[in-house]
Amino acid sequence: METKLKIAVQKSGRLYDDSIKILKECGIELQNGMNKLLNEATNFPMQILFLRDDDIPQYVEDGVADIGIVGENIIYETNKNVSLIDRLGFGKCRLSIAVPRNENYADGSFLNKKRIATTYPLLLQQFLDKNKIDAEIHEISGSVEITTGVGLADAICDLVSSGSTLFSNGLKETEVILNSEAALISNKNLSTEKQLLLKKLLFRLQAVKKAKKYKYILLNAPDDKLDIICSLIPGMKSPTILPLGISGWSSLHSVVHEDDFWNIIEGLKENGAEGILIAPIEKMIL
Ligand code: PRT
Ligand code: ZN
Repeated sequence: METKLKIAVQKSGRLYDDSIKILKECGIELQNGMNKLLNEATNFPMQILFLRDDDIPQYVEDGVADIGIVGENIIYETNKNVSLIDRLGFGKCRLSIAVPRNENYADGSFLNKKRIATTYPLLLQQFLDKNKIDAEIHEISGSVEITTGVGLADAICDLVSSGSTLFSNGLKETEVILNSEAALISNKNLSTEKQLLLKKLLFRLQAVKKAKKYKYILLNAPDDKLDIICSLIPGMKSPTILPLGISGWSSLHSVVHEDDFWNIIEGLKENGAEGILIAPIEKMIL
């Protein structure tokens, strides 16, 4: 029987869409109309298991799934024996402490002898121990943000992304315990065949991730400025240079990193570049 790599992804929720999307960008298509628990890729030896995010590390540790996509917050809180293979760039959030906005919070010592409500008792305890804070942890299963308002806790420890949940509950963020994003985890005892499949998947993932950081750039440059313009957009090896239909001008093609993007554009314009076109790149293999 053909070996298949079993991947666990969130069944529904914040990570579902981006998990399916990143598989798709890696050229992995799911079958239509299959049940909601298990799916099979049509063009890669892969099965997809749909689970609650909290259960994914356990399934991967047990080898029921070989790999999984889950938030780092869940990986560290569940503390299962799995390997973190790669961060995936979506599902970004932070695990933070927040207190009522009118409190005078100078530093962590504010939390001494206070009650903190959370669904992340392990990560919170580690933070308290590290900072020698003696606080009481109230583990609850949800709606952490309302606990201070109803007098159940003095502070909370919860995930934050935009901050609007904290704001609308009269809270302010005072400490960031962990920065988190979705990550790929793996079972520690994969067979050689499965390791090879994982390697194939990782190769594709790198190409997709790299492409997201770069843009394709096309422009027209006066020939007497070619040297300086080429030095601004060196690309992977060098820019492609093609003569234009009118003399004294060339067309240049290259790639630029998004972090340098606006600085480079300024430099290009100062040196007479015209007709600059920027396009997204889908995959990038170096
Ligand atoms: O059903 P299942 O157990 O699978 O899903 P879930 O309800 O436990 O998780 P879900 O879908 O809400 O989140 C899945 C993962 O998304 C989390 O484990 C994080 O890794 C990641 N993530 C990213 C977030 C957020 N951003 C986030 N903002 N998870 C939760 N939130 C919540 C937070 O708990 C708070 O209630 O959103 C609220 C705060 O958001 P802001 O934008 O108001 O700050
Ligand atoms: Zn969950």
